[in-house]
Amino acid sequence: MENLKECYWIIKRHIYCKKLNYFIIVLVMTLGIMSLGSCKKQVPQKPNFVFIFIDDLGYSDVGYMGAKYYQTPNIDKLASEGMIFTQAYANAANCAPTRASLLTGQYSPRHGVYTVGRSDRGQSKDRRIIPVENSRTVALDNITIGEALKAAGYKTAAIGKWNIGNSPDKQGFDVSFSSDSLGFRNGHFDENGEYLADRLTDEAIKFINDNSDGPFFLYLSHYSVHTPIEAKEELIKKYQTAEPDGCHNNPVYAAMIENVDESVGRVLNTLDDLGIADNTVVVFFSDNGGYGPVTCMDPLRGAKGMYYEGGIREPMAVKWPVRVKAGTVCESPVIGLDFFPTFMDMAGATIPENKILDGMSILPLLLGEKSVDRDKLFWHFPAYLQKYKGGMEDARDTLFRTRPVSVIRKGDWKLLLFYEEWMLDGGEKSIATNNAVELYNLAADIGETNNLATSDTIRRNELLSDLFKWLKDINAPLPGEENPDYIDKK
Ligand SMILES: [Ca+2]
Repeated sequence: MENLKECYWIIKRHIYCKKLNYFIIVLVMTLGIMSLGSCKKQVPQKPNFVFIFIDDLGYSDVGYMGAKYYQTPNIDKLASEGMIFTQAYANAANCAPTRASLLTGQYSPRHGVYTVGRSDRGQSKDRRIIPVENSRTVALDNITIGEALKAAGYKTAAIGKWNIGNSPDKQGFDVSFSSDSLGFRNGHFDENGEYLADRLTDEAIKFINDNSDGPFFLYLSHYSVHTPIEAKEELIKKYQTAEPDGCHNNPVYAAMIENVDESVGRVLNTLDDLGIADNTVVVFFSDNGGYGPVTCMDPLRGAKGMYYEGGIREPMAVKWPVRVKAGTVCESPVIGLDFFPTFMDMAGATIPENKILDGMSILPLLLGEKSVDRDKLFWHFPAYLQKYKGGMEDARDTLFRTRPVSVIRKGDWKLLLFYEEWMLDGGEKSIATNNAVELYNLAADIGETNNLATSDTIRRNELLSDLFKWLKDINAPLPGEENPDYIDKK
C-alpha cells in the first residue's frame, strides 16, 4: 500500500492532465481494494465435527420439537442457530443396529448387526418363524467414519456408548472412553456419586481443548436417556412440582433430559470460548425412539423398538455458522447413515476406495436445497423385540414391540412388510386378507392410523416391488423357516 501511495504522488506531481489524474485515482483505489481483499482471503480450513448422539430420546422430547414439560434451553438454542430436520430417521428402532449403520454408513444387511443381543427375543412359543441370526460386531475391515476422517487428517474421539463390538481404537478413534473405562458399572452414577453424562461431557471438553487447532471429530455418544431412568436429586425435585404435559410426566426422565441439555450447553460454550464455533459442525441427534414406558412420541405412533414413526423418527438439528443459515427448517427425509458421506463432503475428503456408502450427502439440504436426488429409504429388521411392561398401546400386537419386518419409505408413503404373515399366510396371493402389509400416507396421516394396504393397491404393489428389489440388490437375508415351538392360540 505504501508503495502504491508513493507512486501516486510522484505521478501526480509530474502530470497535470486532469483526465489522467482521475484515471490514476481510480486505478489506485482499485488496487487498494484488491490488496485489502487478498488480506482477508482465508486458506480453506476443514470444519470440526461434534456429533452429539442421545440414547433413546424421543421425537418430541425436546422443547423445539414441542415438549412443554421437558426443559431443554441449550438444545433449543443450538437448533435455533442452525437447521432443524423434521423428518430425520434413525437407521433402526434400537441401539446397536442404528449405531452400526451410522458408523459404517451402511444399511444393516451389509454389516449384519440387526438388533441388540439375540434376534429371538420373547418366548419361543409366541414366535411363528425363525429370525435371522444377529451379529453383535461390526467387522474390523469395514471402514468406519472414524477411520475415514482420520485418514483425512482428523483427530478422532469416541466418548460414551459404542455398542458395536471391538473397541473404538480399533475402528479409527484416537481417543475413547466408555462407561466401563470411566468406572461407571451400575448405571448413571459411579460409587462417588458422579453422574455419567457429566463425566462424558468433561472428557469431551478435554478432547476439544486438546485439539482446538483442529480438525477434529468428536463422537459424543451419551448413555442418557436410556434405562435405568436415574437422575440427580436436585433436578428431579424441580420436575416433581412442574405441570405434567400428557404422557410427558416422569420427573426422573425429565431430569435426565435436562442433564443432557446442560451437557450440550457446556460443549457449545467450550467451542465459543475457544473461538472455533464458526467452523465447527454440531449435530444433535437421537439413536431411536423414546422408551415407551416413560415417554411418548405424540403425534407419532409407537416408541423404541417399533417401526412406526415413533420408533425411528428423531429430533435432529445441525449447526454450522459459516455455511448453514440459522433458523432454518428442512422437511426432506434424511437418515443416520447419511452422515458418513455428508461429513466426507464437508471435509472435502475422498471416500476410501471400494467403500460402499448407502446414504448420501445432505450438504445440499443444509445449504438450502429443498431435496436431494433420492426418493426411497429402507429398514430391514428380521428379528423379534419382546414387549415392554407399559408403553405398548401403539404396538401391532400385545406380545412384541415388533416382529420381523422390512420397511420402505417412498415420497410421502410408507409400507411395512411383516414376514410372519407374508411367509405363512399365503404371501402375495392372500395379500388382501393376510395382514402382511401395512401402507400409510405420512403426509395425510402422520400417526399411521389409517392402513391403506387394501384400498390403494396400486401404491401398495409399487412400494412392495421396490422393497423386494432393494432386498434382492443388497442381498438381505430373510427369515427362512417356521418355528416348530410356536403354539397357535387362535
Ligand atoms: Ca437407543
